[in-house]
Amino acid sequence: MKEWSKERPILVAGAGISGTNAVRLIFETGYTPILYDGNVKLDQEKVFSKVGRRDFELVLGELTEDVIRRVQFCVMSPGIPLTRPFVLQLQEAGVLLMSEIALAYHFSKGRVGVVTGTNGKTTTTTLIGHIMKAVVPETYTVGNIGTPYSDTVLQTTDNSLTVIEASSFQLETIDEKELVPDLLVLTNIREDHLDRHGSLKNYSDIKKKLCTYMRPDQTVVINGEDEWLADLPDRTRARVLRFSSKNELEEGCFLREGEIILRMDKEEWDLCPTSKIQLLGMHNYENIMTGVLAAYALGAPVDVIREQILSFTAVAHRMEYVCTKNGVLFYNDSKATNPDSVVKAMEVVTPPVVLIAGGFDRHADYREMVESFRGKVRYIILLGTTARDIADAVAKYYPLPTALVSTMAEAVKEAKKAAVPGDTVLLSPACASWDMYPNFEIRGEEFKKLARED
Ligand code: UMA
Repeated sequence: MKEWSKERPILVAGAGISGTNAVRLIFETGYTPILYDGNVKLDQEKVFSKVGRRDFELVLGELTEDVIRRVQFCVMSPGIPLTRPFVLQLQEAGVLLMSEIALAYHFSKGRVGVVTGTNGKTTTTTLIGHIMKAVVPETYTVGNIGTPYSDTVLQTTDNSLTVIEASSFQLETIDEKELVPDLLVLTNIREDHLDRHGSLKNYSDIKKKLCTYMRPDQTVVINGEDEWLADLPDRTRARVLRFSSKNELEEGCFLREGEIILRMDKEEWDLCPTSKIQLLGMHNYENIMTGVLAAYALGAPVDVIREQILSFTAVAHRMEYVCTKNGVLFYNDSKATNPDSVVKAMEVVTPPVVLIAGGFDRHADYREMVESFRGKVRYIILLGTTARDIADAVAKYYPLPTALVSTMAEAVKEAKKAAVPGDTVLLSPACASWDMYPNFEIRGEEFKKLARED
C-alpha cells in the first residue's frame, strides 16, 4: 500500500473491541479516524468511553458517499462479512480494506509470531506466550484470543515478541506482502466458517497465505499429519517444522511410547511423558508439540521449554472444570464453536455425558460429531438456531434422548434434572454463540454461573 496520509481520515468499520482499539491507535499515531458501525442502536456513549475520547466522527447505520470519498482506506473489524453492501461500495470507490491486525503490525516493533488454523489456536497461542515469557519478558499474546493487537502494539520494543492468534476473518483482508511474520503456526485445517469463506479450499488458502513472503531465516510450524497443510513447503521459502502425534519424524516434535520427543538440528531431547502434561487428550498433546517447536524456533532453551510445558494449565472456556454438584461434574467448553472441537471434547471427557449444544448456524455437517457421541453421551440438550438440525443429525446417526430448550437457564436446569452422580454435564456447543450472546466467553460465564447455583 502506498504511503499513509496524515491529511485524509482512516475509516474503521465496526465499533466492537477491534474497532475501538483501532481508533485509539489511529489517534495515538497522529492520524484521524472515522468510526462506522452498521448498528443504529449502538450506545454511542459506550463507544466514546471505550475509545477514551469523543472528538471524532461516529457514523451509525448507513455509510454515506461523502465519507467514502474522504477516507484513504478502511480498517475492517473481523466480524464484518465482506459481502456487506457498504464493503462493496468501498471497493467500487477504490478504497482498500485493511485487517485490524495489519493496521497494528504497521506500528509493530520486535518479533512477531502468528498462530492460525482451525482448532487449538488459543491454547497454542497461550502456551507459546507461557514458554516465551520465561525467555523474553516483553511477550504479548493478542488477536482473536481477546486483546486486540491495536491495544498493545505501541508498547512493543525491538526486544519484544508478539504472538498473534489470527482467525480466518482477520487474515481475509490482509495483504500477505504487508505482514511477514518471523513465525507462522498452522495448527490444523478443518471445516469451519464455510458460511463466510465458501469452500474449504478458499478457507485453507486464507489460513496459509502469510507464508508466501516468509524468508529462509523464518519458521513455519505445521501439523505434519494434516493433508491440507502438505503443500506448505511448496508455498514458502521459510523453514518448515512439523509435529506428529502418529509418526516418528526425522526432524520435528513427535510422540514415542508416551514421551514427547524433540528432534532438531541433529540432536534429540526426551522432553517429558504426556502423563505429566496438565492438559488432557491427543489434541492437547498436539498443541503442546506445536508450542515446543514454536518456542524452539524462537530461540527458547530446551530446559526452559520442558519446564514451561510441565507448568502449563488449561485455558478458560476450553474443557474448563467448573464444579461438582451432587456428584455430577460440570465442564465448560464454550469455546467449542465447531463440530470438530466437540469431537475433541469427546476424546477427553469422562462419560456418561449429559451434553448441552447448539447455537449460531454456520451450516456445518454434524455427522462425524454425532458419531463421536457413541458410548459417551447419554442425553443431549439443544438450544439456539441449530437445535433442530443437531436433533435431526442425532436421530439419524446415533439416536439419543434429546431435549430442546430455549435458554441456557433451561438447559442447565434440564441437565441437573437428568444427571445422576458420576455423570458429566458438558457445555460443548459445536456452534458460535452469536444467535444468543455477544461472544462465547459470555455464554461460558453464564453456563458456569448457572452450574454453580443450587
Ligand atoms: N458490525 C457491523 N456490521 C456487520 C457486522 C458487525 O457494523 O456486518 C459491528 C457490530 O455492530 C459491532 C462490531 O461490528 O459493533 C463488532 O465487531 P466484531 O464482530 O469484529 O467483534 P470485536 O468485538 O471487534 O471482536 C473481534 C473478534 N470477533 C469476531 O471475529 C466475530 C473476537 O473474536 C476477537 O477476540 C476480537 O476482535 C479481538 O481481536 C471472537 C470470535 O468469536 C472471540 N472469533 C471467531 C472464532 O474464534 O471462531 C472468529
